[in-house]
Amino acid sequence: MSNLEQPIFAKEIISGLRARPKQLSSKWFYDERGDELFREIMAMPEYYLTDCEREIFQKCAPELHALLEGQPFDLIELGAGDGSKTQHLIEHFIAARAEFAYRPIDISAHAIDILGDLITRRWPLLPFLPVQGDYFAALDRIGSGRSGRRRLVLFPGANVGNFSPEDAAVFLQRVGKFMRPGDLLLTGFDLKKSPAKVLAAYNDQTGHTAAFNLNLLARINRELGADFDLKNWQHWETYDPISGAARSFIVAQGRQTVKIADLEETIEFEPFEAIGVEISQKYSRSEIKQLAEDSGFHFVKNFEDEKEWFLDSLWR
Ligand code: AVJ
Repeated sequence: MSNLEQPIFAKEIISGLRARPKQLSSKWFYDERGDELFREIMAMPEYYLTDCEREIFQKCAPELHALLEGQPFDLIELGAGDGSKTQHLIEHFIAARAEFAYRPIDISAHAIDILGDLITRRWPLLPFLPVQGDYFAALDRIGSGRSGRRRLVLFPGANVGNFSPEDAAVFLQRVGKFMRPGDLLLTGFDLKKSPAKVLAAYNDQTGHTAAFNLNLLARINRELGADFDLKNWQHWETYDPISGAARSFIVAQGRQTVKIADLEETIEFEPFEAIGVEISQKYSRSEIKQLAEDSGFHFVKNFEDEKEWFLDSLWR
């Protein structure tokens, strides 16, 4: 985390723990340890999303490239993470001799460092221009430099699912303001499917997701000097097949008093009080088209995996 971000982290954690119900943003999962735990999640058989999107990226690369009509472009990626899927697109664009720069955006400075090593080692000549920070701040920074080049904006991995549908529309509208005619937006959506499949992906028996979520409390201990006792907290997951919201909670096992030394704060938790820590929204195809319209885009087409569990939706 950059020094600039530390006060934002502290402020958001405190206001989230004071709120009723208590709520923390899942964007804070991704410190160094969180990145590592998320890579373990992506490697689990239950977490189908990564393989689905990898298959889609391999399939849709030529078509995306054709839609850019041979013009130089910036490949901007919101929430790039380890970029393991995007490499399939980059590989294709390079083989097709496209003229482009890769501009990944990520909240995790650590993830960007790793990605930078990987990309510059594999493609030393590809301009690699990362921006560390949260999406809004990073987009503002990129948006102010008017390069005039076309943009292919990727919002992969069901990251959009971490917004409620209402917030997703507001966010995508903002992304739209920063795009120009000829630019493209490709967003990954996890589809509504068998509730058992969804639940298994976010509530694995091996405990990877629980460890990933509880790391948020460990991070607050590490970075803000808090004393959450992790054995008194439990991961809980729900999936509502009507709304399509998978939700993660961290639940207090009995009354808890937590001191946050660096902020001189004490937070009380009643027995079994829960902290909401993540929404992973699932969509139907019609909801995706509606979202495109509500956020001011023109729907172009969907690219789906063979199992039809996930899709990347292309808008302009
Ligand atoms: C990185 C937001 C796509 O919601 O599926 C995985 C994060 N959380 N398991 C998701 C996550 C628990 C993931 N995204």
